[in-house]
Amino acid sequence: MDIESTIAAVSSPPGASECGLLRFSGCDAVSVVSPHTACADLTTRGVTETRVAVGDFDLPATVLAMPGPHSYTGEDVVELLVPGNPLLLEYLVDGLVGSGTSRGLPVRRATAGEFTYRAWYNGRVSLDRAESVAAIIAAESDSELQAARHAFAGDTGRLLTPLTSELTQVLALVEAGIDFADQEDVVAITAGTLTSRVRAIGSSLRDFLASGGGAELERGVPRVVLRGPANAGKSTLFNALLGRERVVVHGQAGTTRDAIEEHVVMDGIDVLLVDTPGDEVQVAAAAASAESGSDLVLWCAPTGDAPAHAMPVRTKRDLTGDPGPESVCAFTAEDVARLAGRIAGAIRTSRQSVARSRLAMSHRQRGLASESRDLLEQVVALAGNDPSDRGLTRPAEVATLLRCALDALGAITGEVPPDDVLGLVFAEFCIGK
Ligand SMILES: Nc1nc2c(ncn2[C@@H]2O[C@H](COP(=O)(O)OP(=O)(O)OP(=O)(O)O)[C@@H](O)[C@H]2O)c(=O)[nH]1
Ligand SMILES: [Mg+2]
Repeated sequence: MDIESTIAAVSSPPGASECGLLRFSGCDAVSVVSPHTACADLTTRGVTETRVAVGDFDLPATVLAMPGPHSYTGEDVVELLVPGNPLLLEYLVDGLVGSGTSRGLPVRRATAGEFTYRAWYNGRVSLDRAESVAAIIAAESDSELQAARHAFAGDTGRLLTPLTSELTQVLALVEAGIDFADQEDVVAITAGTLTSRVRAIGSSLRDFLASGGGAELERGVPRVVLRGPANAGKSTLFNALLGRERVVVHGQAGTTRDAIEEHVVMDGIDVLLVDTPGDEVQVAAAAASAESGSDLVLWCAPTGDAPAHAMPVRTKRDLTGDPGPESVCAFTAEDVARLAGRIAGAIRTSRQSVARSRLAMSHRQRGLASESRDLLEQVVALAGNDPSDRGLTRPAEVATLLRCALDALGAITGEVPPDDVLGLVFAEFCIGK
């Protein structure tokens, strides 16, 4: 990829908006822009309210000068904030590129992802962080955005670095074994040690793959289960939250005999609400099995403590007179609405914490991590037949597999990326990023 030319692009999202952003990066960025602005000095970092004149247009503009290496790309960067008409923005880029070219400056329009490519090329971001920029741009939900931010914060590299260094050490020992093969009393690494260390790396890689999400992270519809003693008022609350008489309610304990599920929207969240039999010995198994796999358990009882894992709901407030915020009268609309709000809030919080622990992972990264894991499994299969307290019988093959596994991991963060990997990564971007 040509990294000598200065590159230019509209960097704001497509469509009309109040302001649009033009970005120029490269050693001639200042020379390209400065004849068109009344801004005195673009070589020192700063923001200037000025005007930009291109062709027939003379427009108000905010000019941001960010000399390299302390800029996003690591090069001289000049950005122009101008009125956001999409046609005007394209006209200005063409005009400024044309003006630069006519003065003999090597300036051209940027290709997709080229600004971030330069940031990577100049050591400003690692390859995994560069990819997370694309994930941030493409995020369509809060959870995707969170996962992408984790990746941008460098979590991918932080998770992989210990695995890469452990793998490097194991490889070094295997290669040492090959070098000292003629000295029979020297065993650099035994087959047993090798397989257990490689198994541990493989298991960490499986965890890494499991933490990946970048596509939609939401799980299915959350299951909310009403549990509690018989006659506590679970079915009455179930009907009240549903807004209709779906299940039988009776003054006699033990009325509900099976778990019953219904969809209901609470505070904008679609929920699968489950009514269960009372927490009595003879039907406890049915209630407990309804609880398994649930996202939220509501412990419904007029008095007494709720189990630690459940959200307490104090039923029959009109009878008990309990003034606490957890207290609900199933016949009072405000109480039922407040309970629905508590349920939705708890689900939102738990989803956010799931998203917080997730990491945006591109198909490329996932593929490389899986490839590395498969290669490590081949190592275990190969060395697993050797006596565990002896050296390896096929060390050269083991070393080759380990090196390929290491290369695959390295390519995730771009430590030693082959050229074609770069094309794949930056092709995902849009122009201006
Ligand atoms: N006063 C009052 N009575 C309630 C309230 N909620 C439920 N009840 C009554 O309590 C009795 C038991 O209600 P259910 O909803 O059937 O109780 P349950 O927990 O489903 O009972 P099981 O199905 O037997 O486990 C019924 O007579 C309801 O009318 C409430 O908030 N206030
Ligand atoms: Mg019931």
